[in-house]
Amino acid sequence: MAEAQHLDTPQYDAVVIGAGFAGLYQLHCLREMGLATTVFEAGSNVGGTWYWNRYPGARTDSPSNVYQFLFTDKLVNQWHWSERFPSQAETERYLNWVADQLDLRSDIQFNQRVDSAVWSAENACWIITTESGAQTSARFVISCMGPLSKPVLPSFKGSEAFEGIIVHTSQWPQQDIELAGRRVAVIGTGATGIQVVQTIAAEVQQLTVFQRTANYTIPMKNYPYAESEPLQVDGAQLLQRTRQTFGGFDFDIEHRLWAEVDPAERRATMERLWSEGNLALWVGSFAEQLMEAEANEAVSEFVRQKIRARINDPELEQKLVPTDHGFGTHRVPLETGYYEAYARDNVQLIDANEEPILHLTPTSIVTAHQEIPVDVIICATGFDAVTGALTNIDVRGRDNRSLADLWGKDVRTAMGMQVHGFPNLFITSSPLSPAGAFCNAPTCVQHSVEWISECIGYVQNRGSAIEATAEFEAQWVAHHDETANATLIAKTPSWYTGANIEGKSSRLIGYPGGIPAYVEACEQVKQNGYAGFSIS
Ligand code: N01
Repeated sequence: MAEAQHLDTPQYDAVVIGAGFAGLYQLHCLREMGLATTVFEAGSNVGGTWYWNRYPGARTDSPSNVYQFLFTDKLVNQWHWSERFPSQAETERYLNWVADQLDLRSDIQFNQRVDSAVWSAENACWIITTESGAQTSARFVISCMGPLSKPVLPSFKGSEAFEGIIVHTSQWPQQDIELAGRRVAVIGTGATGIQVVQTIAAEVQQLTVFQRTANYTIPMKNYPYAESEPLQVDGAQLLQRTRQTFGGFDFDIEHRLWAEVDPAERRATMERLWSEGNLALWVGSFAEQLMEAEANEAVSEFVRQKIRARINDPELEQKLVPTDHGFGTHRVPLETGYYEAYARDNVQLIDANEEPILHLTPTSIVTAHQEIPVDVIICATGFDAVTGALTNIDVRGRDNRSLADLWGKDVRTAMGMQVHGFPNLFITSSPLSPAGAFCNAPTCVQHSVEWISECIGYVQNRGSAIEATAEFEAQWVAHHDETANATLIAKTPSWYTGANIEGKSSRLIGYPGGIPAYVEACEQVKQNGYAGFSIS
């Protein structure tokens, strides 16, 4: 542990928290700039989301051409993806390969969970303490913990006495859990639960799924890339393209107006997007479907029909076809054989609203109607999204103000990059930026990291600290709210609105104005000498 007096002058130029997509690239950029940088990573290896979420069936819902780093020829087309939508294992291997290619490991401290980060105004640096008690100091701190890294686990009466395994999908053990032939319960049917259910249904002895909310889904069209014909992309061109499209993919939203397209043509457009087998029907379709109730209902009904056609049992249909929210107002999962899983004799679907879990016994789940023997309970119950990772750390800014207290009352940021009152703290995948929820992750990660790095470079020549002004932050929050409130997403409870966490401030967590508008806003600030940020 460092002596306190050594912390007076920053030991590092920068501390990065997290070694997933964002942390790896942030380390690379800062090192290229000649900054002494270290990364604290809670896991024993790199990968972030793809290190932790090793549950059965985990796979990206973004295609591999855009779910990778595109910033350097050193990485583009050097890694040969085996399929269109890569699995967790392949994505994790890729990030390990990236860490080796860029020679990053020597600057990453593994098994180091950050406990607190406290701003010292006197020395213009952050004092960072890890769970082990080790301390260091750095001029800048960059949070790269990803939007979905603080799990939410339900508490069940009797869980202490349960003799089986209870596991959250994002805490799946490295040594895996044997599920073949066992009695398994899955709680939650978001993007994660759906992947788990469709993957394990045929393998387990008995599967019981507790569903609170049925989701709209799109069938994933996955296919292998032949070794003889690997995926080849033009990295620079694709990187630019992803910054010009609404969701950060290589496809953009439909630019025709819903009202000006006749119903037959709308239907043909939906069919075409549906057949892409990706997220195009959600973030590559008519903008009005996420803003106007009538357009949204038409698309919702289109998807309901598709789902109904896959289910032969009226009772199952009633449970599995969503009717309580509109298409796209929750994250739309891609699926493969999900509905067919429920036609199996060993799979039971329980409506968790009508038949909630009352308590656990050492060997079973007890509901109001039945006792279900189980060996493993898989909680696919989601995350304290976007804010949870940082509020889990005791972050103290100027005048000892607590970020957790601030965000507990009101989630605010300046373009997602900084929070007023927290100098030299930058955030990636942050609230009120698209990266928080509405962006193909690597697209926004690469953009944020580059903006942050350039900003740090600018500050280095001009002062020792940079902080978003209260005025600029208020302006951004107002712009965010205006953009968000025009959408149906902001009016529909989900993790996007913080509704899955009791008492969480209810502001749409991600900026829904699209990547081009966001990139342009960031560019303007930069061009104007970081207007809206004060340098001291
Ligand atoms: O979490 P979720 P997730 N009893 O919050 C239910 C990304 N992702 O891990 O909707 C019973 O979406 C809850 O019910 P309800 C993606 O961005 C990406 O699935 O609150 N049920 C819901 O059904 C995604 O959006 C990929 O009524 C309970 C579920 O649990 C994000 O991660 C793959 C409950 C939670 O769904 C989060 O997805 C997977 C309780 N006590 C995920 N508590 C890829 O790209 C919660 N629920 C591959």
